[in-house]
Amino acid sequence: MPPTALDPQTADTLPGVPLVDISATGPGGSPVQQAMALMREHGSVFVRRLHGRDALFVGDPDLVAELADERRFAKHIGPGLQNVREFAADGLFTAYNDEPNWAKAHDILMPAFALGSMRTYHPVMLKVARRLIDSWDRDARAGRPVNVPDDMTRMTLDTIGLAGFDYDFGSFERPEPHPFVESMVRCLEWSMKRLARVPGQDHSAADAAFRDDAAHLAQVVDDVIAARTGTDQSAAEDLLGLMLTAAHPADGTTLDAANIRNQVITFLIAGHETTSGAMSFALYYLAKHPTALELVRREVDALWGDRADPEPAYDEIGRLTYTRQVLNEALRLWPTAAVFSRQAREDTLLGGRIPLRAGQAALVLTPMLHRQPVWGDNPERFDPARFTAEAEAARPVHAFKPFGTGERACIGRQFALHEATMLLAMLVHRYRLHDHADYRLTVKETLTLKPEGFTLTLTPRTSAE
Ligand code: MNH
Repeated sequence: MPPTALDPQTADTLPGVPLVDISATGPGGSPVQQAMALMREHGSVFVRRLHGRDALFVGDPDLVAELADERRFAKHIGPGLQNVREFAADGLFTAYNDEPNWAKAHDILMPAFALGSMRTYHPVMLKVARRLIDSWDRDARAGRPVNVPDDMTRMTLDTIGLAGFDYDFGSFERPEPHPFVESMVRCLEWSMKRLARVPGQDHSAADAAFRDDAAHLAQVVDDVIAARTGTDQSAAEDLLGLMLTAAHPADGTTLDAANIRNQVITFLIAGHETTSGAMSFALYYLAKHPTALELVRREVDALWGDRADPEPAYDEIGRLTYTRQVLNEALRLWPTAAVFSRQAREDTLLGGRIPLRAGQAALVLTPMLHRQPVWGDNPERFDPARFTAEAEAARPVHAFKPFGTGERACIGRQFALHEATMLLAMLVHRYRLHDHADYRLTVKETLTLKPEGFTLTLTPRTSAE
């Protein structure tokens, strides 16, 4: 679907929907949190107008259930993802629905993300978890605070690098984040800030800096690919092996070189940035909620007792049900990819009252969907009991959407959940977490969400406690 299908929505095409013009202030550095505030003020569906460009935001669970109906709506590549396309092009995340490379790459890569494949990633995830633990042990001995989001990012980048591409970013050997991460964050920031531009201003310096960063990403990715091609490992069954060698059943061809580069960039970014934020928020909530922390402890102690260095087995991770609930509850309050966009396939009436033309879009504001009355009368409260099997069965299926929806939903969901559940369990098993700075949550937005400046100090747990 070409961008020109995006007719500007105007208030008179959306009768009864509040229109909020933010052109005077712009979205600032926190567009998601601004939209959340607007939704609290104006209700769970509103139009945000910025310099004549309108966006329909939806948090209402009944409307989201309609937007999740694949017969009526499909993924929309809105202005935000169009900016990401400047460096990820037709990679899976940013491909148009009808771009042939989407279905092709989806079919080729799907097997690598089936639940059973997680068994093959488990040893690599464990190896990188141990890198994090070695680093945290050193910090604990030195009495040094750990920067949680920075270290979670080291861990998830090394994990996707090794598990997907057999490429070692060695992030724990570096005092600063890997340059790939710094370039990536600036590219994401550029994508976000470009949405807020005032027409007519000069942005050539920011655009030139962006092109340098995008070129750096491409350079790293070319190194990752070059390290593999021509070796006897090129047919390995990880992501890169599939990209390089797997033929599409429909026509027998493999992915082309340009598309492989776009997929590697896509997976290196999508495969670590959001998981890192999710684990950071989970640790934040555990540090602030002793009762939940104690329940995680009981669960991990029941598995691993007071063994100093347990060897978590693949099958054990699926049994960490309470730890998984903690992660889900963190993803409820702060879904780290906070907005996804849907477009009408045909002219339609959303909720029987909001007329949308074919191609018109609605943005699902997930953090507000996750705070609707279906979540009870105190949706701001962190409470992992919301994710017991019984509680989940009692809720509408579309009330929880941290991984998006439909055929374009997150392909890496099981990967992220396995990695994050195992790491959280290992950290809680090993350390006492001290909220030494009495941290007050500030959420930093770079298209994804992270708790900014969140640090902890650690002491090892002993069996004598
Ligand atoms: Mn992920 C799509 C959230 C982890 C790779 N991901 C999506 C979407 C959301 C999302 C939301 C849908 C976006 C849209 O509709 O426009 N992803 C997450 C979250 C986590 C996450 C909250 C961690 C927590 N994602 C991962 C991991 C990987 C990954 C890990 C890879 C290893 N995600 C993807 C890819 C897509 C995607 C690739 C695009 C899939 C497609 O459109 O075919």
